[in-house]
Amino acid sequence: METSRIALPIGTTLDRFIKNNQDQFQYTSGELSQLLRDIALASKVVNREINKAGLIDIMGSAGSQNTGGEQQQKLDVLANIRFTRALTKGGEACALISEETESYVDLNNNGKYVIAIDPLDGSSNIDVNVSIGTIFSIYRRKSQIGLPITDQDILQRGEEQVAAGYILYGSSTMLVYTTGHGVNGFTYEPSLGEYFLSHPDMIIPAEGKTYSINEGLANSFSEDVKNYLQHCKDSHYTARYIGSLVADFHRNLLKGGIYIYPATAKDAHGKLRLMYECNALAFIAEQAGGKGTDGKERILSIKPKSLHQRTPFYVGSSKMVEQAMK
Ligand code: P6P
Repeated sequence: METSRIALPIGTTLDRFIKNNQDQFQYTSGELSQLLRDIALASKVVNREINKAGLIDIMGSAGSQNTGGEQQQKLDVLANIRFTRALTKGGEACALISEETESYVDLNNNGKYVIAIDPLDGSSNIDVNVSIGTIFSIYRRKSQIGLPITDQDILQRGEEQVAAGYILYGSSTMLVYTTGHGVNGFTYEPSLGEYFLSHPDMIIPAEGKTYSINEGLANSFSEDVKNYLQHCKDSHYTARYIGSLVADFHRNLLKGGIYIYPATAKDAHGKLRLMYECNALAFIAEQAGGKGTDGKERILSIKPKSLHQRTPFYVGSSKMVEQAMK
């Protein structure tokens, strides 16, 4: 696995890092660089809103529901507007797939990239001040530029991603992304409004001692999942489940561990979404030396059939995911 070719020192700004590494990107990389900048900019605006959510009346439910019938929190809606606006203004994206909108959003027929995004994942944690995250995938359109968007542009396998990342609005705000040349993490300095390289060439330990799963649902887990959970307990692993996918994923990326959201009685295909949650994190996990599967096959190989389809998700340290699949 190739890591970033130009090793840049800790403290390099995100802009400088993108610019210095953009020749790794085999397409006309200027647009991808601009896309990443547009996403980073939107994340700064969302970060500011999140950090003062308690002070102005944007906490709590927006009174509407998203495509999955989940209660939309006001910040969900605001984040969706901010990312959509940033990506529209940039002009590089031709279509946007979002958890918050039923169909894809047609942005600009001259755009070369399709973005899939969960603008604010884990938003039920907002009111209780728990870390939340944005997850994004970037694909190159398949159809001819200038023509209308087609399903072949929208329903691409995760292995077609040209970039993916997440923003974690935690005790500090971090942007972690890959363009297929390793994984790099940037920490946001709000007083300067800049992201600085803080975690170059992130590698997930092959083994870990942490498992993340909602054991409250254990009665409806398959025997395989129950057996794996027993293995975790017999191995004296630690259970860590924040109920916020990006936060759990990020901790396991740094320390080693596995996150599992399996099929349950309520969600026969699991709860998480392939297009804008699992594909991005599976790409990052693989680029960091880990694995991401649906319990049987590689997440990135799954051919999507619909925008909001769910999939069971096993992601994290390679040896732990392999063990869970046995
Ligand atoms: P449960 C948040 O709603 C989310 O999508 C992920 O961020 C999180 O890991 C999971 O669902 C929590 O789901 O069913 O355990 O509450």
